[in-house]
Amino acid sequence: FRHPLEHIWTLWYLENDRSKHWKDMLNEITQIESVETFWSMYYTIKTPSELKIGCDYSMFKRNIKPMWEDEANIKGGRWLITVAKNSKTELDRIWLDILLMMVGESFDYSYEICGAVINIRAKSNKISVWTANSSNELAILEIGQKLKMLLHLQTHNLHYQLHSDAMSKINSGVKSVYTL
Ligand code: M7G
Repeated sequence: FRHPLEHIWTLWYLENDRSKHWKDMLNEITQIESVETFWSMYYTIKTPSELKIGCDYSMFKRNIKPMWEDEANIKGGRWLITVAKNSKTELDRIWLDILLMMVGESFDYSYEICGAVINIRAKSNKISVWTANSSNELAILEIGQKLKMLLHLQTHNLHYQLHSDAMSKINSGVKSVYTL
């Protein structure tokens, strides 16, 4: 007995390997098309806080690759949430809540959502929600405000960054187009 989701999603896993190009470190893990496959995926894999430094998970709508160059992402950007290293339960909670908000189509502008990424890094962990069109200000702000409110992120700053800026960054940081 299956409860289908509005969209089919793909889970991706990236494991850092210095001998490989970035794109070759990305692995497609599974397709998620129902509530049941979502939870069986969730309880099968490690939680983000159990992953090694340098790893990522991504969950994107089917047919969108978790990379700037995909035609669905190329004109878009991301809401970036930085999560301190000392809060493993908060990291896992925010990630799960974002996945549930995506599969549950919780945004007014759900069609702008491409997917979400979590980066486990030495300095601080990062969770981001990728949207399709960086000129759709209404959608970006609605999505950002909903993330901030529903995820209880009052003490975090959310920054919206363009993928085009991330692609062309030299060494300096990527600027924020919006901050909430
Ligand atoms: P990151 O893993 O997003 O963040 O990017 P980090 O700096 O905290 O580790 C690390 C590097 O991975 C980038 O500088 C790029 O070389 C590569 N990379 C990351 N992403 C998301 C992409 C992408 O979408 N396309 C390409 N070509 N490279 C990427």
